[in-house]
Amino acid sequence: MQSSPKASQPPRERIWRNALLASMAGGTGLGMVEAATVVVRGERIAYAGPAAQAPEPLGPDSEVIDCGGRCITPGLIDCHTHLVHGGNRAHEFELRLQGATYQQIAAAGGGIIATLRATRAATQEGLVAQALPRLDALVAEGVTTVEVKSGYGLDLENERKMLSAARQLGTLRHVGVRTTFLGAHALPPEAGGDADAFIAQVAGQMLPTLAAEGLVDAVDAFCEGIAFSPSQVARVFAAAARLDLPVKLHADQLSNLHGAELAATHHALSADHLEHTDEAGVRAMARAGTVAVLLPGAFYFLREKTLPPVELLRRHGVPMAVATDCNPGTSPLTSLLLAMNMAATQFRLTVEECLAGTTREAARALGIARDTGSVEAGKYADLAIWDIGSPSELVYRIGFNPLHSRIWRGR
Ligand code: DI6
Ligand code: FE
Repeated sequence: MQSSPKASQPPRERIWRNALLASMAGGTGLGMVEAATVVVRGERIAYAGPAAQAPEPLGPDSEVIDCGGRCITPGLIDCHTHLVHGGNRAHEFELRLQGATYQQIAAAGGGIIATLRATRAATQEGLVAQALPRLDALVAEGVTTVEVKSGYGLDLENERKMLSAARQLGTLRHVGVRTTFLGAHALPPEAGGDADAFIAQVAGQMLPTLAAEGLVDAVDAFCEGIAFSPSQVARVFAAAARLDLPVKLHADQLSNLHGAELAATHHALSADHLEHTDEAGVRAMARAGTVAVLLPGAFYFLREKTLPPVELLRRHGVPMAVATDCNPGTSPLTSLLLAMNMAATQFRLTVEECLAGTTREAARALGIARDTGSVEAGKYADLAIWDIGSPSELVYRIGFNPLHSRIWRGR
């Protein structure tokens, strides 16, 4: 077990020299600087850029690290995960290999409800123990911030347990955790098929209670034929607005219910999946500044054929992020590097888009771009240092991890 992140204090000043910097600063491009210096004071970056303009070390106890030409990028951000959950669904994977579809398995009481049973049966400590190896796999690849959704508890006590487990993960590892309440994920068995009554409970009781307990950073919903309708989602979003919480949406993954427009209407931070989104949806997202979170792991695992409208997203200037969607049913993926490679091979994202999608734009999708997502003065010192000669190597390789070291808030 690692010691608590609270225990170790970073030195007052640390200076990384002789680095190939991909700062991702400035809104576009990779922000490449050769022979760069990054100066960190406490938790924050004081300077990042050419060595010639770097400030003098504060004093003799400043720690100087020679990067030997290695590449520094922002620490990676996985902005869409269901990392906390009980059990797994390997058995359903076997059924799908025999021809069953995801929708058929869900209709037969499997799917999300199978994970609900395993999640309710687990203690908070049990959920943390099951999630830690998944978190460690992400962290080992340079991830410094991870979003974690609830949505497999689906009653007050079990949603609280999931969100508390997510918060606890952030105390056990040097990583930022952002929690998202996904109460409108599926209809639990005890709701007796009454989706409207369940939504009233999600919006009227679960969300306000958990928000008051400080467990909710954002609110998400699953807008789909097998989940909740746009008008039901709108009720959850209205409750989020009353609590001043930002929203996100699982939108247009399996069909086009115009989730992208719905998300944009509510000024969502992000709309996620988007395989079936049309141009009107893309335009609405562009107007609202909503980030498109692309999830190639789910696309791959479900063997989907309809690609997200990447060209339209580009043409209308919608920022794109890339995430693992780590979940037991549709994307049992714990590699953000592989998600980047999949986004390139399957969705034809460029290297720059893949890297921005797991740094700058992922931060934007979580509403934390002021603090992280690029290497520039004022932001948290969340860095990944890689044994590579060019950032394209991060996207190009499959199943290879060139991480040399990882810095979270200066540590
Ligand atoms: N979209 C997904 O891909 C996952 N949830 C969601 O809203 C699937 C979750 C699961 O099958 O367990
Ligand atoms: Fe998801």
